[in-house]
Amino acid sequence: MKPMSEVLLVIDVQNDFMPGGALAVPHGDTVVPAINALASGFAHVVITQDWHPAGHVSFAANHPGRKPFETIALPYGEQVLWPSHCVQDTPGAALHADLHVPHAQAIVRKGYQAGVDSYSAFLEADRTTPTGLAGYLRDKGVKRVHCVGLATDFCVAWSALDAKAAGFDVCVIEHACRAIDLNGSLGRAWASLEAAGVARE
Ligand code: VGL
Ligand code: ZN
Repeated sequence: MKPMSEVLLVIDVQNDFMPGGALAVPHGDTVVPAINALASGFAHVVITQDWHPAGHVSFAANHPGRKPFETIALPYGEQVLWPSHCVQDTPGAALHADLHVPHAQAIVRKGYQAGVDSYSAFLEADRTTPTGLAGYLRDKGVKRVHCVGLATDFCVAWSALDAKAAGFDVCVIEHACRAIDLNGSLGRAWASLEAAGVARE
Protein backbone atom coordinates (compact mmCIF):
# COMPACT_ATOMS: atom_id res chain seq x y z
CA MET A 1 0.00 0.00 0.00
CA LYS A 2 1.43 3.38 -1.00
CA PRO A 3 1.75 5.86 1.91
CA MET A 4 -0.31 9.04 2.37
CA SER A 5 2.60 11.04 0.91
CA GLU A 6 1.73 9.59 -2.51
CA VAL A 7 -1.66 10.59 -3.87
CA LEU A 8 -3.57 9.05 -6.77
CA LEU A 9 -5.27 11.97 -8.57
CA VAL A 10 -8.28 10.59 -10.47
CA ILE A 11 -9.17 13.19 -13.09
CA ASP A 12 -12.62 13.71 -14.62
CA VAL A 13 -13.88 10.12 -14.82
CA GLN A 14 -17.35 11.45 -15.62
CA ASN A 15 -20.21 10.22 -17.79
CA ASP A 16 -19.96 13.02 -20.37
CA PHE A 17 -16.41 11.89 -21.22
CA MET A 18 -17.49 8.28 -21.78
CA PRO A 19 -18.54 6.74 -25.14
CA GLY A 20 -22.02 8.12 -25.88
CA GLY A 21 -21.42 11.14 -23.65
CA ALA A 22 -21.55 14.81 -24.62
CA LEU A 23 -17.76 15.09 -25.03
CA ALA A 24 -16.84 11.46 -25.52
CA VAL A 25 -13.18 10.50 -25.18
CA PRO A 26 -12.48 7.46 -27.41
CA HIS A 27 -12.36 4.36 -25.18
CA GLY A 28 -12.72 6.62 -22.13
CA ASP A 29 -14.54 3.87 -20.25
CA THR A 30 -11.48 1.60 -20.33
CA VAL A 31 -9.81 3.74 -17.67
CA VAL A 32 -12.40 2.72 -15.07
CA PRO A 33 -11.21 -0.84 -14.30
CA ALA A 34 -7.59 0.31 -14.58
CA ILE A 35 -8.15 3.07 -12.01
CA ASN A 36 -10.11 0.78 -9.68
CA ALA A 37 -7.19 -1.64 -9.66
CA LEU A 38 -4.63 1.12 -9.03
CA ALA A 39 -6.71 2.82 -6.34
CA SER A 40 -6.77 -0.30 -4.18
CA GLY A 41 -3.01 0.19 -3.76
CA PHE A 42 -3.22 3.84 -2.64
CA ALA A 43 -4.15 4.97 0.86
CA HIS A 44 -4.58 8.50 -0.49
CA VAL A 45 -6.92 9.19 -3.41
CA VAL A 46 -8.32 12.53 -4.61
CA ILE A 47 -10.95 12.79 -7.36
CA THR A 48 -11.67 15.73 -9.65
CA GLN A 49 -14.88 16.70 -11.45
CA ASP A 50 -15.22 19.09 -14.36
CA TRP A 51 -18.16 21.16 -13.07
CA HIS A 52 -19.52 23.86 -15.37
CA PRO A 53 -22.54 26.18 -15.13
CA ALA A 54 -24.85 25.93 -18.19
CA GLY A 55 -23.68 29.34 -19.38
CA HIS A 56 -20.00 28.38 -19.36
CA VAL A 57 -17.61 30.28 -21.65
CA SER A 58 -16.07 27.03 -22.96
CA PHE A 59 -19.36 25.85 -24.50
CA ALA A 60 -19.72 26.52 -28.25
CA ALA A 61 -23.49 26.81 -27.68
CA ASN A 62 -22.84 30.03 -25.74
CA HIS A 63 -21.10 31.65 -28.74
CA PRO A 64 -23.62 32.20 -31.55
CA GLY A 65 -22.21 31.17 -34.92
CA ARG A 66 -19.40 29.10 -33.39
CA LYS A 67 -19.07 25.34 -33.52
CA PRO A 68 -17.54 22.79 -31.14
CA PHE A 69 -13.77 22.29 -31.51
CA GLU A 70 -13.20 25.77 -32.95
CA THR A 71 -11.00 28.08 -30.88
CA ILE A 72 -11.65 31.65 -29.77
CA ALA A 73 -9.54 34.32 -28.10
CA LEU A 74 -10.58 35.12 -24.53
CA PRO A 75 -9.00 37.64 -22.13
CA TYR A 76 -6.92 34.84 -20.56
CA GLY A 77 -5.84 33.30 -23.89
CA GLU A 78 -6.98 30.85 -26.53
CA GLN A 79 -9.97 28.71 -25.62
CA VAL A 80 -11.20 25.58 -27.41
CA LEU A 81 -14.98 25.61 -27.70
CA TRP A 82 -16.46 22.31 -26.56
CA PRO A 83 -19.87 20.67 -26.78
CA SER A 84 -21.77 21.50 -23.60
CA HIS A 85 -20.54 18.98 -21.02
CA CYS A 86 -20.34 18.29 -17.27
CA VAL A 87 -23.05 20.77 -16.39
CA GLN A 88 -23.29 21.06 -12.61
CA ASP A 89 -25.52 18.44 -11.00
CA THR A 90 -26.53 16.72 -14.26
CA PRO A 91 -26.08 12.97 -14.93
CA GLY A 92 -23.32 13.79 -17.42
CA ALA A 93 -21.28 15.43 -14.66
CA ALA A 94 -21.59 12.43 -12.34
CA LEU A 95 -18.66 10.08 -11.83
CA HIS A 96 -18.86 6.84 -13.83
CA ALA A 97 -21.06 4.43 -11.89
CA ASP A 98 -18.40 1.69 -11.94
CA LEU A 99 -15.65 3.86 -10.51
CA HIS A 100 -15.04 2.17 -7.18
CA VAL A 101 -12.89 4.28 -4.86
CA PRO A 102 -14.79 4.30 -1.57
CA HIS A 103 -11.71 5.50 0.34
CA ALA A 104 -11.17 8.67 -1.77
CA GLN A 105 -10.74 11.54 0.71
CA ALA A 106 -11.56 14.61 -1.37
CA ILE A 107 -13.38 15.64 -4.52
CA VAL A 108 -12.16 18.84 -6.20
CA ARG A 109 -14.55 20.54 -8.61
CA LYS A 110 -13.21 22.91 -11.25
CA GLY A 111 -14.44 25.09 -14.08
CA TYR A 112 -17.36 26.39 -12.02
CA GLN A 113 -16.77 30.08 -12.84
CA ALA A 114 -18.90 30.96 -15.89
CA GLY A 115 -16.18 33.04 -17.50
CA VAL A 116 -13.07 30.94 -16.85
CA ASP A 117 -12.27 27.36 -17.86
CA SER A 118 -10.07 25.06 -15.76
CA TYR A 119 -8.50 22.00 -17.39
CA SER A 120 -6.08 21.92 -14.49
CA ALA A 121 -7.04 20.62 -11.06
CA PHE A 122 -4.62 23.18 -9.57
CA LEU A 123 -4.95 26.49 -11.44
CA GLU A 124 -7.79 27.96 -13.50
CA ALA A 125 -7.23 28.96 -17.14
CA ASP A 126 -6.53 32.56 -16.09
CA ARG A 127 -3.36 30.91 -14.69
CA THR A 128 -3.71 32.85 -11.43
CA THR A 129 -6.72 31.49 -9.52
CA PRO A 130 -5.83 28.41 -7.45
CA THR A 131 -8.38 25.66 -6.88
CA GLY A 132 -6.89 25.01 -3.44
CA LEU A 133 -5.64 21.52 -4.31
CA ALA A 134 -1.94 22.39 -3.99
CA GLY A 135 -2.52 23.73 -0.48
CA TYR A 136 -4.59 20.68 0.45
CA LEU A 137 -1.91 18.28 -0.75
CA ARG A 138 0.87 20.23 1.00
CA ASP A 139 -1.11 20.26 4.25
CA LYS A 140 -1.45 16.49 3.93
CA GLY A 141 2.29 16.00 3.42
CA VAL A 142 2.00 14.80 -0.15
CA LYS A 143 5.28 14.53 -2.07
CA ARG A 144 4.29 12.62 -5.20
CA VAL A 145 1.18 12.95 -7.41
CA HIS A 146 0.19 10.02 -9.65
CA CYS A 147 -2.18 11.27 -12.39
CA VAL A 148 -4.82 9.12 -14.11
CA GLY A 149 -8.12 9.72 -15.93
CA LEU A 150 -9.45 11.85 -18.78
CA ALA A 151 -8.38 13.35 -20.99
CA THR A 152 -4.62 12.71 -21.25
CA ASP A 153 -4.03 15.73 -23.50
CA PHE A 154 -6.23 18.23 -21.64
CA CYS A 155 -7.15 17.89 -17.99
CA VAL A 156 -4.59 15.19 -17.15
CA ALA A 157 -1.70 17.01 -18.86
CA TRP A 158 -2.55 20.44 -17.46
CA SER A 159 -3.00 19.01 -13.98
CA ALA A 160 0.28 17.12 -14.13
CA LEU A 161 2.19 20.19 -15.37
CA ASP A 162 0.71 22.37 -12.63
CA ALA A 163 1.39 19.74 -9.97
CA LYS A 164 5.02 19.72 -11.09
CA ALA A 165 5.16 23.54 -11.08
CA ALA A 166 3.72 23.50 -7.55
CA GLY A 167 6.73 21.48 -6.41
CA PHE A 168 5.42 17.91 -6.32
CA ASP A 169 7.04 14.89 -7.95
CA VAL A 170 4.62 13.88 -10.67
CA CYS A 171 3.91 10.93 -12.94
CA VAL A 172 1.20 10.18 -15.49
CA ILE A 173 0.15 6.52 -15.57
CA GLU A 174 -0.49 6.08 -19.28
CA HIS A 175 -2.56 2.89 -19.27
CA ALA A 176 -5.11 4.54 -16.94
CA CYS A 177 -5.63 7.58 -19.21
CA ARG A 178 -7.28 8.13 -22.61
CA ALA A 179 -6.95 11.15 -24.93
CA ILE A 180 -9.15 13.36 -27.10
CA ASP A 181 -6.24 14.04 -29.54
CA LEU A 182 -7.49 17.22 -31.22
CA ASN A 183 -5.14 18.45 -33.99
CA GLY A 184 -2.09 16.74 -32.54
CA SER A 185 -2.78 17.70 -28.93
CA LEU A 186 -1.71 14.32 -27.55
CA GLY A 187 1.80 14.46 -29.02
CA ARG A 188 2.22 18.04 -27.82
CA ALA A 189 1.02 17.07 -24.35
CA TRP A 190 3.56 14.26 -23.95
CA ALA A 191 6.33 16.56 -25.22
CA SER A 192 5.40 19.24 -22.66
CA LEU A 193 5.17 16.67 -19.88
CA GLU A 194 8.57 15.22 -20.73
CA ALA A 195 10.14 18.68 -20.97
CA ALA A 196 8.75 19.55 -17.53
CA GLY A 197 10.15 16.42 -15.93
CA VAL A 198 6.84 14.60 -15.42
CA ALA A 199 7.42 10.84 -15.47
CA ARG A 200 5.49 8.66 -17.95
CA GLU A 201 4.65 5.34 -16.36
C1 VGL B 1 -11.72 18.23 -20.42
C2 VGL B 1 -12.15 19.43 -22.32
C3 VGL B 1 -13.06 20.22 -21.66
C4 VGL B 1 -10.97 17.12 -19.77
C5 VGL B 1 -12.61 19.02 -19.72
O1 VGL B 1 -11.42 16.60 -18.72
O2 VGL B 1 -9.90 16.74 -20.30
N1 VGL B 1 -11.49 18.45 -21.72
N2 VGL B 1 -13.28 20.01 -20.35
ZN1 ZN C 1 -14.78 21.13 -19.34
